[in-house]
Amino acid sequence: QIPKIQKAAIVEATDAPLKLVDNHPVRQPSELKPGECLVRLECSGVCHTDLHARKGDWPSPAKLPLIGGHEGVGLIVAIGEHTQDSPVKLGDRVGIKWLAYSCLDCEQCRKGLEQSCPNNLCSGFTTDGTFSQYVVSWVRHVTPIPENLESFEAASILCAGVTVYRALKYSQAHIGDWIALPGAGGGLGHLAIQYATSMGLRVVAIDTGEEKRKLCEQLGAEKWVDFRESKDIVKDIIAATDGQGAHSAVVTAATGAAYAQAVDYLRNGGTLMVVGLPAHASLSADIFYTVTKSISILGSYVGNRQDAREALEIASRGKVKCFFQRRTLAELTETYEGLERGEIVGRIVLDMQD
Ligand code: 8ID
Ligand code: ZN
Repeated sequence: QIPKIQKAAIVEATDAPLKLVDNHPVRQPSELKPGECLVRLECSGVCHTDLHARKGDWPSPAKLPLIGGHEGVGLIVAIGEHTQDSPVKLGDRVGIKWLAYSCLDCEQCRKGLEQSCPNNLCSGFTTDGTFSQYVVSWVRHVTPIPENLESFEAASILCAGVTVYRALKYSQAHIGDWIALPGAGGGLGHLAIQYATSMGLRVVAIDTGEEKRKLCEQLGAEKWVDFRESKDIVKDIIAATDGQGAHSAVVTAATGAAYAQAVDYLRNGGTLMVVGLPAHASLSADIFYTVTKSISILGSYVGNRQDAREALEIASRGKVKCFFQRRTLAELTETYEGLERGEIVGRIVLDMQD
């Protein structure tokens, strides 16, 4: 039996405070279009992206009113009538990731770069997301969750996990190389440490505070640099990496400052993976040193359907474990405040049925 109404957290206008309601309509099975499915959510992770969406601080606008959230896990309770060749069925446990829909037929989709499909829809940004008890998504894009991975463990792999997994895959770093991870104590960063060590990389974690230092070291970071305490970040990172600099960096900090010196602490031939999406920021790198050090700078945007399955599979084998605290949807506002102040260690995962 599908209820008519549900709890949801709604952003009514750009930068407006969240409005928590318990009477948001649930799209009924008869109202689903072919290819759509209705998912009853068990939980949803909270990504810093959700805060950017609420604040409207990116160049591209979110839909309004908006239900945020894109790290959801739940059961398929309905599939639109006349849906053909669905890869999932009623009762399947699936994940809702950032990429909710893409055409699967344009050049980018055909090349496996569906996240950059010009016709895409993003959960919690251009289509309503997972901060509600039920969400409508698309059968071809929901991600099957491995049986031996609990829903709360799986949630943040769907954005944070897949994003850093893909960024590391394309970072050109190889076994034994040093990887610098600014933002290492946050949602994306703490998972990046674990995917990186699984690949045989040596991690320099860069973030701030005792709690984040402990977590990073516990997860396998060999070196730690506190960006608030360091008097010279570049010098400290170079010293931590055998005096020669990191082979690659995956920047997941939500601030432009974390990008400022990246080219300077990279080793010659190094790669900068651009992942964190600070508001109103642009990348500036010294052209002379980018050229003479042979630096590669690559943008990396979440991952495709295959990346999502691979990232989950690695987590299901216990190689990567999300460090999270459970909260309720009613605690989303204080979770955003915590993210804003940089106080969230690891991730917050909301219990959507509480
Ligand atoms: O596809 C993508 N590229 C993608 C996917 C998902 C998320 C990009 N993102 C973006 C988000 O929109 C956000 O801008 O990645 C960024 C990080 O998301 P998150 O991991 O969910 O945020 P967080 O948990 O707040 O972690 C950020 C960490 O950065 C640290 C903070 O202390 C925090 O632990 N940090 C900051 I702020 N400034 C720093 C600095 N200068 C820093 N760490 C090192 N140096
Ligand atoms: Zn995200």
